[in-house]
Amino acid sequence: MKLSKAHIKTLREVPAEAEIPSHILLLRTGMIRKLASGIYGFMPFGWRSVRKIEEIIRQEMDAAGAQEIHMSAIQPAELWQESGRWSAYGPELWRIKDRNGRDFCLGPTHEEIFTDLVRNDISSYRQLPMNLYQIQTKYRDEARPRFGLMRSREFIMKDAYSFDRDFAGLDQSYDNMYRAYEKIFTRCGLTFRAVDADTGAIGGSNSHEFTALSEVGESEIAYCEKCAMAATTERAECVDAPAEDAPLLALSEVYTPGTKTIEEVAGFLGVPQERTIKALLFVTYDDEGEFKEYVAAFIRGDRELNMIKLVNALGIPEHAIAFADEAAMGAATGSVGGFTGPIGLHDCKLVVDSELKGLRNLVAGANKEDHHIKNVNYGRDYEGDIVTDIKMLREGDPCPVCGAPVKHTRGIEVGQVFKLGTKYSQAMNATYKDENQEDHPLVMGCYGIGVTRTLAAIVEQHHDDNGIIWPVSVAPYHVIITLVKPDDQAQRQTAEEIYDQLAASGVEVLLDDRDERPGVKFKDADLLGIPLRITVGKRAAEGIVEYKLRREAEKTEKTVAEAVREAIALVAAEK
Ligand code: 9G3
Repeated sequence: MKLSKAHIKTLREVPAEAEIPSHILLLRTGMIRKLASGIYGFMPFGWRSVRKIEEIIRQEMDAAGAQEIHMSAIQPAELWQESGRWSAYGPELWRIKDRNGRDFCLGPTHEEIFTDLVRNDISSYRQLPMNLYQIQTKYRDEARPRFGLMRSREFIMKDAYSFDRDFAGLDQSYDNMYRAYEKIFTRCGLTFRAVDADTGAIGGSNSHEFTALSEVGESEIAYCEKCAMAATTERAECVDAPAEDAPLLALSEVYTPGTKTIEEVAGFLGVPQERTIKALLFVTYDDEGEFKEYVAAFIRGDRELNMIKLVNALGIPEHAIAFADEAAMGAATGSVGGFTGPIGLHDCKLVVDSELKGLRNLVAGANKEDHHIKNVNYGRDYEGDIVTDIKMLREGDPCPVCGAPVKHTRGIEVGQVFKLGTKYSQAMNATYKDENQEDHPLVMGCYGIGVTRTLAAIVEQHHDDNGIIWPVSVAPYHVIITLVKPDDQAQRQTAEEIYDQLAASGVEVLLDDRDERPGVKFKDADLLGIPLRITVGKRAAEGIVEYKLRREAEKTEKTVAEAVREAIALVAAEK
């Protein structure tokens, strides 16, 4: 492709709403074009990269035995009413009506469609297992679209659905897709973790989120570099400090004026924060939103409470709990804000972190203004109504799997694998007959990849101050030949010779033959992030060109033949 003919509009400045690197760079390179809030179009270079990601997905999905189909983006309401989801979703479900007033939606996902398809087509166990997939545009009317392709209202998703005769079969389909995903994201050049979204689920995980590590990601990840452990911090299991066997010392109340925080009381008494008990006070509500009970949660003083684990322990939804008004709770339970401890509370549910059971002689609030109690011991002095892990896994804590110190980062969810079981097949009567002609519901799994979100995640992981640094496998073009002086015969001839040789070898090559200053051409080559730049300049007459990989600072001079040979080798090795 000659750049003088290419329809591409690079930008120096981008709208203020573009805050993260991928959003800024995909706009500055002219690869995407915003149509409306959360709705983007793909221009030539952007579309070439999207198609390469799709091609990698197709190759690995087909290799895994899945079969590609292509369903409509428009879905009749009747199927969503049958699955019970039509009323389960709010304005995010993009509902529309046809000219006769019939209800449809723009599909946000396709469980109902694929289940309906298969219930009509599959009747026998002999047809199982089956995995059907599509690469289709999805619609979710997000309340706050942001970050460009990261959270848009229209996006391209590969969604696959597996159908098995039983859960053992589903486990195999799931593992098969899990391995295919590892290959796909590796080939896309992503650093990722399969985050266990069901930490602690009995009998294996029921879903994993494939998460590209990135500081701009929406989910916070705890992961281990030594083993494969990775979990969203809100779900990550923690390891309790080892139980202590020191003798139980006698309780003693101490005057600790004004020490309302853990830091203050630990400082005042000259003990480490690990030797104190932190209290957090809550009020919970029932399904009607009426007052249910007071809750006091206790964790080791240096730790942070994990709200997801607390509400799971209480068996309530996240919206049914709030921090308590300390005065009101004090009157009702005997707690005293800043001086609350587990001894002597009443009319209050005590949720005690499992770690406290094994620790000895801790400092806790005395439920008395300006006073604490030393040598508090679980069992002898108090008991919890609920005793379980309610702490946050911190950076440096031991990995719950292998004990190595865990790390924290953020992540962009680019793929999900779910075991659906019979949720949809029961609701929609999708069954098969076994060897004895008996009917059974199909056992399903579903598997998504955010294709356009993957494009953004790749840019987040592969850029520098000068622009994008495309992995060869998904770059819009492999090589850019920067012709310094288009009207210099020797240079132009050399550039076109290289161009023709590369193109003839299947290398996707750009020729920057524009009538622009060299500086502008070098800046654009860096911004666009083409993996390899071959500069044809004043030494062209000697048959010498400059060879530079976008991912390295080094520039080397090579003969035309060397440059062509090495370019072909680079692309063959990394595409
Ligand atoms: C909706 C709306 C938004 C949604 C859903 C339904 C997310 C919905 C979950 C999934 C699960 C899997 C197949 C591919 C992999 C992910 N957001 N989900 O079901 F109506 Cl408005 O989509 N689906």
